[in-house]
Amino acid sequence: MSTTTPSYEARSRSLKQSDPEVFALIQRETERQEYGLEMIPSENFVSEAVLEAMGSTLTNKYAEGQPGKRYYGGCHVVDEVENLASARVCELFGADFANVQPHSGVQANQAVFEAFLKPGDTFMGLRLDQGGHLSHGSPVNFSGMHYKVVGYGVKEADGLIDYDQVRSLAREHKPKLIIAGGSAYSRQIDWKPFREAADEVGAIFMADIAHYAGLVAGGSYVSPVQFADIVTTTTHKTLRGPRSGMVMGREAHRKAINKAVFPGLQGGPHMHTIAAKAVMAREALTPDFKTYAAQVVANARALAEGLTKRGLKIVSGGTDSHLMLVDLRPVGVSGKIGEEVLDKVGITVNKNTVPFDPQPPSVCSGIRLGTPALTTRGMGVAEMAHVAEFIYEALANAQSEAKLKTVADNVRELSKKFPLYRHRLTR
Ligand code: DSN
Repeated sequence: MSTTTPSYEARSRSLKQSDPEVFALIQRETERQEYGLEMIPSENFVSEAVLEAMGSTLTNKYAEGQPGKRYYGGCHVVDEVENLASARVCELFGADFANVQPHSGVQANQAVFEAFLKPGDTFMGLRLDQGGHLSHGSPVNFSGMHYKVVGYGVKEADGLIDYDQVRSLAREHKPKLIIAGGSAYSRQIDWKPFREAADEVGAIFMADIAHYAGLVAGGSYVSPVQFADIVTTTTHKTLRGPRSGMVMGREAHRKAINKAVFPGLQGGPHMHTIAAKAVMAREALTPDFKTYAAQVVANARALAEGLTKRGLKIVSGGTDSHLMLVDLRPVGVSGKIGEEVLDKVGITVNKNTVPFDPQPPSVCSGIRLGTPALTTRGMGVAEMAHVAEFIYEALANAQSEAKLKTVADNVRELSKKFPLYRHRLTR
C-alpha cells in the first residue's frame, strides 16, 4: 500500500537525522551562545526543563478559550497545565489572577489597551528614546498609531524619571491609562507616584515589568503588584522562562483581560509554551532563584563600577537592576560601532540611544548592557571585573585587529570556564 504519510520510523527520527541542515544551524547558534558573553539585558538562558516543555507534544493541541471553557475537545490535560501555570505565577507575584496566554510582551500590552481603551483614547508612557518600550507609544507601533500618546521622560540632570512631569502631564491630558516600565531604564521605579497620578485622573495604572520580572520575583526589585491595576511582563528576560508574555492583575480586571486576549487578540494559546511558563514559575519560586536575582543586581553594579573606573559614563551614574546604559562618547565610539566591535570579540550587546541623544537611533551614542545571562552561567562579581576590562579594551582599541584578537581569546577562555549547553554540542 502506498501512502504519502511519513512512517512512524520517519516521524520519530531525531532532528539531526531528519534535517541535518536545520540541526547544524541550531548547533552553530548553541556554540555562539556557549563561547561568547551574552550581555543583551533582555536575554537569558533557560534550563533543560524549560526547553523540554517547549519541545513537547503540547504544541499539537488547540485550546482556544479558558480552562474549563474551551472551543475544542480533548483539553482536559492542557486545562490542568494552564491552571498550574496561572496558579504558580499568582503565587510568585502575589497577583489575584494571571493570564498566561499572550504570545509575547507586546501582545500582553495590547490586551490591556483592548480591555480598557478605545482607538483615539489618550495614554501615557515613558518615551522610547528615554528608556521606554516600543509598545508604550512609539509612532511605528500599534500603541502610537491607534491611540493618543503623551510621553513622559527622564531628567537630563540625573537620568531619573521625572515624576513631577508624570503628575503634571496626567493632570493636563487626563489619560485613560498610565504605563510605567521600560526597556532601558536601570533604576528602581517608584510605583507610588504613578498610582497617585492615575487615581487623581481616574486612569488605569499598568506596570510593564518585562525587564524586571525576575528581580521582582526574586525580591531584588520592588514589586508594583500592590500599586498597579495591571502588571504585564515577558517571561524570557530576567524571569528566565520561554519566549512569551503574560498579564496579571486585580480580580476586578480578570474578565476584561481574558476577553481581550481571547477572542480579542489571539486564537489558540501555545500550550507547550504555557507548560514551559509553569516550569519557569516553579524554578522562580525556589530559594536558589532569590540568590540568582540578588547576584544579577550585584553583578550589574560591579560591572557599572568597573566601566566607570575606566572612564565610561553610565547613564544615571549606576544601576539598581540587571541593566545599564553606557554612554560611549568618552571613548569616542558610537553605539553602532561599539556594538560591532564588541560582536567581533564575542561580546553581544545592543546599541541604544542615551537620553537626549544627539545621534539618530540607527547610530546612537550608547550601548545597553545586562547581567542576567552571564549570572545564569554562574559568573559573579570577580568575573564582572574581567568583563569590564574586556569591554573597555575592545572599545578603546576598536581599530587594532591584534588587540581585538587578544580580547576575543580572553572572552572565549572566560566563557569556557562557565559551561552552558556544552552537552548539546556533542550530540
Ligand atoms: N526588545 C526588548 C528588549 O530588548 O528590551 C523589549 O521588548
